Amino acid sequence: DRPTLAVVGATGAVGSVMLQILSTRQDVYGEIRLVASPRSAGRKLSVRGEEVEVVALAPEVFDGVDVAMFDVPDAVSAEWAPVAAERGAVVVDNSGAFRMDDDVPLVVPEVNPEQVRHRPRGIIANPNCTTLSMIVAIGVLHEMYGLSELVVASYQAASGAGQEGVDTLYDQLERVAGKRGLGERPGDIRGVVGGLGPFPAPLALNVVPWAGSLKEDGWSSEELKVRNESRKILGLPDLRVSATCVRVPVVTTHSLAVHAVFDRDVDQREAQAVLAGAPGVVLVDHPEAYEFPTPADVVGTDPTWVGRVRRSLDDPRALDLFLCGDNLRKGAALNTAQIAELVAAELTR
Ligand code: 11C
Repeated sequence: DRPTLAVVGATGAVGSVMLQILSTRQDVYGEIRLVASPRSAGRKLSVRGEEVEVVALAPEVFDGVDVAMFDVPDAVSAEWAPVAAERGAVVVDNSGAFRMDDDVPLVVPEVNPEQVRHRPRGIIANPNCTTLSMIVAIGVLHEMYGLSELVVASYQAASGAGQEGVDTLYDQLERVAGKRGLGERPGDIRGVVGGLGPFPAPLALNVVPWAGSLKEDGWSSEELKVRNESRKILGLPDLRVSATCVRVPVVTTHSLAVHAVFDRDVDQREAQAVLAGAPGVVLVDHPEAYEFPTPADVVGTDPTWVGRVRRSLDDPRALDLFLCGDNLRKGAALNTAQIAELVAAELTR
């Protein structure tokens, strides 16, 4: 029998992409149960070409479920993932609630698939979308040269902040549209964009050096996630990581500029060849023709797109590169689906 799947948070920004992804994978699951907050219960959503009614989150919805995907806020996962696990489901959780728990593996199928089996709590965590947007490419370079340090700046899309982030960006863009001269005086954009939504400053015609919440010594939670999660996924607890996370007026697809330092000397052409041959990575690196990945070209696709690969002019052991990854697909729903498929294959064996 094919396993039964529950999708918790089916109506959210990531949940919607998850239903699209599940619809392209007809053979993996038997029943697919859609679960959301009581507010959304009774809605009908399309998955695998069928209309399925959303049921309200409650302990009983996990009865008979083999795999439960959670795409909900941290507090909801913290409360409900253990309930699902207790009722026998293997949980694949896309929140930050369990990622750094020693008894919860943090899995990227292209990098550390074997970790899926070490799950004493019955929970497997899916990394943060910014970490995921770079880690597949960084993972293969690490295998080749041995990674010792990452210095990254992110260019994160509005949808990383959920549907509210997307709605806020579109609202602000409408308000600034056609207003020539805007952006020439301090504060003039602030004066016309209306609500800031989940962002601490206007996002239209702007960049905002902030994502997540404030942690110690001025670091944001997002910057610490990039550091801690990269270390855990790569199995490098002492990896040096400095991240500056920035929100940009892009709807979906996170980008990162990465300076990666390795244990050995690197070679530009060799690194490009390794990236071009890696599963889950596409290399687009022809600067002479202005060909490199951009979020506008990459959105809606599965791989990590890499370009601008250069050996550092000042350090023969360092590479500089630019990456883009759809934060709702590989950054969230797709990686969760890939992990769940590893579990489903194990259960149907
Ligand atoms: C953002 N990366 O772009 C965040 C959203 O830890 O799963 C995802 C937060 C997380 O704002």
